[in-house]
Amino acid sequence: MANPLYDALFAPHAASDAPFLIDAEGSILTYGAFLQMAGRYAAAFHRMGLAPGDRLALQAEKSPEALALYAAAVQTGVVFLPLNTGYTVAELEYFVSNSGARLLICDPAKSEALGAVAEAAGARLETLDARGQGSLTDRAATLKSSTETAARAPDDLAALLYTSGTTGRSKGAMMSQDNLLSNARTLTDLWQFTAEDVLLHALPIFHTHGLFVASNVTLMAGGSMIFLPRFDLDQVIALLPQATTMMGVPTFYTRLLDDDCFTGDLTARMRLFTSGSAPLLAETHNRFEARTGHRILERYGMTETNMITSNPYDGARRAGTVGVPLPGVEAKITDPETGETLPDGEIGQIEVRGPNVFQGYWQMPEKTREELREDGFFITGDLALVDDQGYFQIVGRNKDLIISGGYNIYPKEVEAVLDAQPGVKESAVVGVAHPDFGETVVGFIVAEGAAEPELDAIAAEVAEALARFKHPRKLIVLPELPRNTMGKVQKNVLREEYADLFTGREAPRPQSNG
Ligand code: MLC
Ligand code: AMP
Repeated sequence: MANPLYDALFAPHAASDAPFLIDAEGSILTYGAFLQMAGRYAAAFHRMGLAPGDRLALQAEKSPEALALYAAAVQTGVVFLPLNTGYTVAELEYFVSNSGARLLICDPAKSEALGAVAEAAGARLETLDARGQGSLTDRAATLKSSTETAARAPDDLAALLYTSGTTGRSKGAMMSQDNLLSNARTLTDLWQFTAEDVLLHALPIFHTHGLFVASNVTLMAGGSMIFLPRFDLDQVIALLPQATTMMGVPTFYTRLLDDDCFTGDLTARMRLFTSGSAPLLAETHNRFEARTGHRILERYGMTETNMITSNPYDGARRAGTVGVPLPGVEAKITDPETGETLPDGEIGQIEVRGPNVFQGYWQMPEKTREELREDGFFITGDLALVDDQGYFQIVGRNKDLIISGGYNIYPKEVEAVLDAQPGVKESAVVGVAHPDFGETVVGFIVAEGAAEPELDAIAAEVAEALARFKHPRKLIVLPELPRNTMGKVQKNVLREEYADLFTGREAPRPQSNG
C-alpha cells in the first residue's frame, strides 16, 4: 500500500546488499540486513497491537537498531518520537504523558525509574541498550520480518519532535510524511548526494539534524554512513579519510581545528562539509578553509521547518551567511510588530512557508496559531537580514533561547527550577559565549533573605530536574537583577557584563556552581 516516505527512503533498498551502516571498526550492515531488522521490529509492533497514528517514544543510545526503529515506525505508520538521551525521568514523564505514547522504549538502566511513568500514561515499556539489545530486540528476534507497509497519505504524521517553549512546557512539533520527504528530496539534489557517498555520522539521532537531514538524505541517495555513537574527536579524525561528507554543528569544527592532528590531508576524499543548528563563526569558516581547502557549506533550519536555507553547492559559500531559501521554500523578513515584509537589508524576523513546514503543535491549537499564520507562514523567531546578494544573514533571536553545542535551552525552564529552590527569591538565566559550545548557560540568583543560597544543593536539584546540557555552568549570586524602568529584567545587561566569563585568556573550567 502507498506509504510515500517508506516508498522513497526504504523500499528501494529492500533487496540491496550495498553497505548502509559502517561502524568504527569497519563492520558493514547492508541495506538489506538493516531493512530485515526493521521488518522484525515492525512485526513486533503488529504483535503489540500498535496501529498507524499511535506514538512510539524512544530514549535510547545511538545504534543501528535505534535507527531501524525509525524505519519500522515509518513502515507501520506509527508516529516516531525520539528523545534526547540526556533527559531526566522528570522531563520524560511530560513527553510520554503529553504525547499519549502507546509504547515507550528506554535503556534497561532506566526501565525501573520509567516503569511508573509508562504505567501512568498507559504506555507499554520495552528496553533497548547501546548495543541494540534488550526486551524489544529479544521479542523481535523470534518474529518473521514483516514486508507489510501501512497505507499513509502525504499529510499523515510521521514524527513528533518536542521543542522547548519560551513559556510553559515543551511543544510537540507534528511532522508529516511530506514534510520530511520534500526536504530529503531537495537536500539530496541540492547537495548532490549519490550512492557513492560515505557520510561520517557523529550527530545524535534524536534531532532533526542527525535523524532527518543526515539519515534521510543518505537513504534517499542510497549512500552509506560511518555511524558513530557520538562525536569522539580522535575517532572522527581517524575515520575522516574514509568519508566523502560530514554534517556537523559548529562545535565539531572548532574541536577539529583545535587539534593539531587534524590536517588537510585527512580530508582529501571529502567533497562536502556542512554546518548548522547553531551559528558558525566566520572565523571558524575561514580557519577551516585555511587548514583544509574546504569551504564549509552552512545551512539553516529548525525542528518545526526542517531545512529552510542553504549556501549553494556550486557557487559562493559565504562565511557568516546561511545562504538562500531552498528550492520550493519561501522565506521572508518581516517586521516583528506588524508582520509586514521588510526591504532587503533591514533586520526583521524570518518567516517561512513551504512543504517543509510542520503541521502544528500536538494538541496545542493556540500555540500553533501564535506561530503559524493562516497563510502558511511560520514565524521562526530568528532575526536576520537579506544582503545585497540575496543571502540570509542571521543576526540574533527574537526568542529567549540559548543554543549550546547545537542543543536548545529555554531559560524559562531553568529559571523555574532555580526559583523553586529554598533561599532563592528570583533568578535570571542567560547564554554567554563559550569557546567549545558557542554559548553556555549561566544562572543569576537573588537570595530570599540575608543568608547566602546553598549553591551545591541548588545544583543538585537542577541535576535531578533537568538534562545535563541545560545546567548552568556557573551560578552567580547577585544582590538584585538589573531591571528597566518598566521592571523588566534586562538580560542584555547580564549578557554584556558577563560576556567574557568563559572566553577570557584565563577561562575558568566549566563548573556547576559558583
Ligand atoms: C554534552 N554536554 C553538553 C552538551 N553536550 N553541555 C552543553 N551543551 C551541549 N551541547 C554535557 C555532557 O553531558 C558533559 O557533562 C559535558 O557537557 C561535556 O561533555 P562533552 O564530552 O564535552 O560533550 P560531548 O558528549 O562531546 O557532546 C558535545 C557535542 C554534542 C557538541 C558533540 O552536544 C552534540 O553532538 N551536539 C549536537 C546537537 C545536535 O545534533 N543538534 C541538532 C538540533 S536540530 P559532564 O557533566 O559529564 O561533564 C536543529 C535544527 C537544525 O537544531 O537546524 O539542525
Ligand atoms: P531547534 O529548535 O533545535 O530545531 O533549533 C532551531 C534553531 O537553531 C533556529 O531557530 C536557529 O536559531 C538555530 N539555527 C539553526 N541553524 C542555524 C545556523 N546555521 N545559524 C544560526 N542559527 C541556526
